[in-house]
Amino acid sequence: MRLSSSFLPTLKEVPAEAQIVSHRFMLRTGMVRQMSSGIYAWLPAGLRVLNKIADIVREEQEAINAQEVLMPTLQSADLWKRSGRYDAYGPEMLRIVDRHKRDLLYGPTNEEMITDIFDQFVTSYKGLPALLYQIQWKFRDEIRPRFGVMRGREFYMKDGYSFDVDYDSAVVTYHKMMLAYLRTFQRIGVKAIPMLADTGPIGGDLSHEFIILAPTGESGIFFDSAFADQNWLEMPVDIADKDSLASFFKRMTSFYAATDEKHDEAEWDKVPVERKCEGRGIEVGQIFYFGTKYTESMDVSVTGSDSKKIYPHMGSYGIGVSRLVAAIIESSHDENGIIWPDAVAPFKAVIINLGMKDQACKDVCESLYKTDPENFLYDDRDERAGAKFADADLMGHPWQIIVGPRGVAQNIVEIKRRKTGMRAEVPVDQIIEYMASHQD
Ligand code: 5CA
Repeated sequence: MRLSSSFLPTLKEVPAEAQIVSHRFMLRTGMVRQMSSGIYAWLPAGLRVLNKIADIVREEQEAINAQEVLMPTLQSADLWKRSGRYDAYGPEMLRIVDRHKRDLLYGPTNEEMITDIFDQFVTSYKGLPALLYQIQWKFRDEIRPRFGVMRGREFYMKDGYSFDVDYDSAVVTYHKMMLAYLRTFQRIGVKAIPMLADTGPIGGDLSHEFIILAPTGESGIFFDSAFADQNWLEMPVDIADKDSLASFFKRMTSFYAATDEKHDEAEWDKVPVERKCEGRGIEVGQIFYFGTKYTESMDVSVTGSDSKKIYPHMGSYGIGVSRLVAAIIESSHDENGIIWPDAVAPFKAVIINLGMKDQACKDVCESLYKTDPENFLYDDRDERAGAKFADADLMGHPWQIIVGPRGVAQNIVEIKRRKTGMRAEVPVDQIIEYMASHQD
């Protein structure tokens, strides 16, 4: 994308309403704009990140054979009356009345709707297990929306739902989902640590929250640093083998990790001092096993192999996709701006042209840009070098390719890695190769 002709507005001033760093940087880099309290428009730079996160989430869900669906944002109140949650959910639910005076609501989550869909198609245990997910907007009328998209009213969530024949097979699904989550967060480039959690209004008795370490987080956390060193992408786990999944899960839960609500001093004392990590964290996902809570309350059953009625055991699995955008920034920035992990950066690199009036500079920039116009941002604005550098740091592109007349005369450009500050002079024709081989 050429910066001169793109909609990537940056702000010099720090907006007064933004209290935390991610909100400030998201507003300053023109990623989002508040349209009303807790409701945001996503502009091109922000949307690129949101979509990249969603794509990784999708790939890892598909890898455990979850299938994507898309349910409506508006739901009928009748569905929620069937489960008994219509009244129980409270003022966070946005209730709407249509022209026929029918009660609707903007979905805060979709357990009831997916259970109803399941009910309409699956009548026998042979249809189990079923694992479906969507990536869709949700609305929760938070009393105090704050910190930008971190705690919005409208937010983008991956929500998955599973149906299993009994507890044992529901646990296998839970293990698979745990693996998919660890892989997802690692691929996104953040360290998200699963911690045993309370289940709240979703219900159930087995639940983990996934927490990213960041000083502005809402929860206090305690964990064994050995957890953060695990490489889930290389761990040999066979998702078709329940024993392999169970041993992965056992290994994962062998490291101490707890939020302040669940913290246990006696267990914490067993962690070697040098591995004790305490801090604050942001919840970016939560998974729940809640058994037959909804299938029973909504009377949704299938026939078992012995022709008896079975209430399928369910779980639900959320990832705060829009919250993740802010959480990544909270855990990866410096005083100059965002430091995007490569996998979710809006652009792979910015090409900074310091010789707008120099034909040789222009030619080098154009030829580099044309190798990957989808992933390169070309700063072809008529701006001072200082302003271009400041914007490049602020927007946090993983690489800056700096093209100036002096270097170009020797067929050389400068490259800077945003994450480490490392700089190198590289021959023009080796730039692409250089970036590929210097990812750290
Ligand atoms: N039905 C379950 C899982 S599908 C569920 O709704 N879980 S949840 O309540 O934990 O939400 C899932 C994730 O959405 C949370 O972990 C959090 O990352 C994100 N989330 C929740 N509320 C908000 C909010 N107000 N703003 C931004 N993200 C939110």
